[in-house]
Amino acid sequence: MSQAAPSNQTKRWQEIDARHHLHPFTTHADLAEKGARVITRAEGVYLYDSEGKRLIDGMAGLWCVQVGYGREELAEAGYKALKELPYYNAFFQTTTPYVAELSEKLAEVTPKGIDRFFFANSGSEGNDSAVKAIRYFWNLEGKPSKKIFIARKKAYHGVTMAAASLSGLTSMHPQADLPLPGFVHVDCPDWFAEGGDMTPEEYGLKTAKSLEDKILELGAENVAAFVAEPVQGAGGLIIPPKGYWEEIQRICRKYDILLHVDEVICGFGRTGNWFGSDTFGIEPDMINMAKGLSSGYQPIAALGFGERVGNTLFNSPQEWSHGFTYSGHPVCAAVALANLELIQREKLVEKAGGDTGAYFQKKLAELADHPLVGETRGVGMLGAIELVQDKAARAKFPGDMDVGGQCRNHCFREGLIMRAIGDTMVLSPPLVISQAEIDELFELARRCIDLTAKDLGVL
Ligand code: PXG
Repeated sequence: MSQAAPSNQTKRWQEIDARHHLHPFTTHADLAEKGARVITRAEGVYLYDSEGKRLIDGMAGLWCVQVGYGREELAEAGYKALKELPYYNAFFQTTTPYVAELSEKLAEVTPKGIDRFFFANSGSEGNDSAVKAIRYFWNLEGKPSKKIFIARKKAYHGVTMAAASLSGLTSMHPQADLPLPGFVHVDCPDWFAEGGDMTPEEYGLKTAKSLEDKILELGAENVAAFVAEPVQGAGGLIIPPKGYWEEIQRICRKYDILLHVDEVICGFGRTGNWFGSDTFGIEPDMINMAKGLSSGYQPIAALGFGERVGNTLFNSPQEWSHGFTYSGHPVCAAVALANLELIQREKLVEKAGGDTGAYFQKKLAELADHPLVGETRGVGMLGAIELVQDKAARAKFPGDMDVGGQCRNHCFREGLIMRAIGDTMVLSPPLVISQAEIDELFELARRCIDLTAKDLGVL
């Protein structure tokens, strides 16, 4: 489809951006050639670019804008805090009403037992903080040999040194010589890609066993924690089969390995409950939260502690040598609190686990009959569509064809933001999306999969 030439204003932004801005996860030679897409405003579930083109945001930004764009209450909460107390810190026995109130609210909504919170500015910082807190915990407990972190292949836990070491997306490692020592990875329950002839449940148990095997190989006395997302997000929306999490939990308890659950994507209604831990029956020792905590309106993350780790850290006679200038920033805390109140008032979690989620899942499942679609899968307000060469054999296209990228490009042209993770198309829309908007989203998704199939000669 031909595109009109961009306006001079857009061209100027593209030029200065290409010259001066190093983007995350971007190949700059490509970007300079094509020119960045410039997003200028957003409202509800829609984004608008600098040419006035409207896109329905099937990804809620980067899996985070639970309440949709343009919510007055959040803007006002931020403005009020900016006027009253634009900054003060939580170091050296100080607090602010904003962070105290937010902590109490988090204790109310987080899984049972998670009661105390440390604040950071991003999911990555939350996970790096978790690694330090867990090592400190075992040192205080008199078990300093418990140092190794076990995470999973295809996990995404962020980009700072420890968070990237926890991540199991191996393409993230070589540029910075990662993972650091003390970080290892076990299999993940990616049945669609790797389950072969097993049932999903059998494959789930097999991959859970890889955790037990690894603990036995390393010696439980050397293992600090197992770290995992309830549903793996950036690794391809890998939804664990029944029985997987029960088995993981049994193994962690048996060998006294802490369970740190990364709720950065799954938290705040995304899977149909407040937390992924609620959906999958997980009883975490610690959780990490970001994204939906403020619906992305402000950068804020929270590390939640259960009783065991919390008691030890709180009762320690030493100070914890850790914290950021902006830990519990008043403006971020004010906006996060307003966001959580809005989620409660509009019953967005109940909707994601009820009517909205059910309708989203129904429309997603309807795509499974498409000749290019090998499987659809989803939970709550998360959905994945596998584009395959051979439906029956679950055989993927050769990676260099970048079929997912082709589909994503059609989506942009047609006015839909859908993420391509390899050839897995992923959706994670704002929780406020209406049924009519869900209809529009899936109409566009089907059209773009059709266009991709036509390019490939399948349709
Ligand atoms: N944990 C999980 C589970 C995440 O998904 C992080 C930690 C790191 O959060 P920060 O705030 O440091 O980015 C994430 C982030 C994608 C994509 O394209 C996913 C994330 C970030 C950017 C892009 O899927 N997840």
